[in-house]
Amino acid sequence: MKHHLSADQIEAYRRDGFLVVEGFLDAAELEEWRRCTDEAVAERIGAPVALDNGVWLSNHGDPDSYYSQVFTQCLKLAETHAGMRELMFDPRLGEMAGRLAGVDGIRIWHDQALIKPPFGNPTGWHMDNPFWSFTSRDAISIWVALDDATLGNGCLWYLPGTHLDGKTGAVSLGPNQADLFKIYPEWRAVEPVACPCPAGSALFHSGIVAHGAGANMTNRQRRAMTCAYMPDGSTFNGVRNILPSDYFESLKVGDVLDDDAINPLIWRA
Ligand SMILES: O=C(O)CCC(=O)C(=O)O
Ligand SMILES: [Fe+2]
Repeated sequence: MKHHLSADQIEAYRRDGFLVVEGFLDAAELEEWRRCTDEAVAERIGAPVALDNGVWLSNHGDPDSYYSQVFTQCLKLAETHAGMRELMFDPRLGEMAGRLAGVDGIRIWHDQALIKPPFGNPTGWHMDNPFWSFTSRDAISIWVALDDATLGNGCLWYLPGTHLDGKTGAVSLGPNQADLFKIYPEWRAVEPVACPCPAGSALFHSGIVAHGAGANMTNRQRRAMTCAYMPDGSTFNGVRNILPSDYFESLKVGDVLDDDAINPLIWRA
């Protein structure tokens, strides 16, 4: 795993809100990430898991829905697959996320597999952090390409620098690519940057940078394994997202989210 970060890479991340690390996984590691992801997703789809508020941790209830055809989304696979747990709890991932974000502790918010099916729908422009139960300018995700991500099969695109704008408002990931620009019309002027990358590459992106992905025009899937990270010390903002109900009900806005069973601390400086 190419986990060393140069000062230039950290600077680029902070300027743009995203960073591409090509050759992040070696061939053997890529095989293991693919194996764990394929297994964990197949198990999850075969035996769906719901939170105690009835929210399903996979979106395949109706495979014909628009959103299911954006990607097969399976959350918290580390909780149901031992191999995935080992991959996701790797402190080197937490260290990279922490050094890029400039924080001294990293907790897992949630992992998720995002598999764009053959001929899949585009992923509309959005920001991630507004969906989550904490608000942080330093929220960050890793997105690991398990297949070559190309302009043709739905590689990620970013609006560089939008993470510096201070916007934290929510936006739904609906069918319209352009809905985000109804909320932030000034971002229409930002030149989008495509990030095609070979399998085994990692992208890191800020929880408040605008991003999306194109349609998959090919007859093969575009697999990615991702993990969203919460800076240690982040506090509850009132959003439910994927919190279990007993925990959610015990929280007051402003409480520190430091339950190690729900948000494991994978790295501290
Ligand atoms: O894989 C995709 O199409 C979207 C990924 C994404 O939005 C994310 O990882 O935050
Ligand atoms: Fe996203």
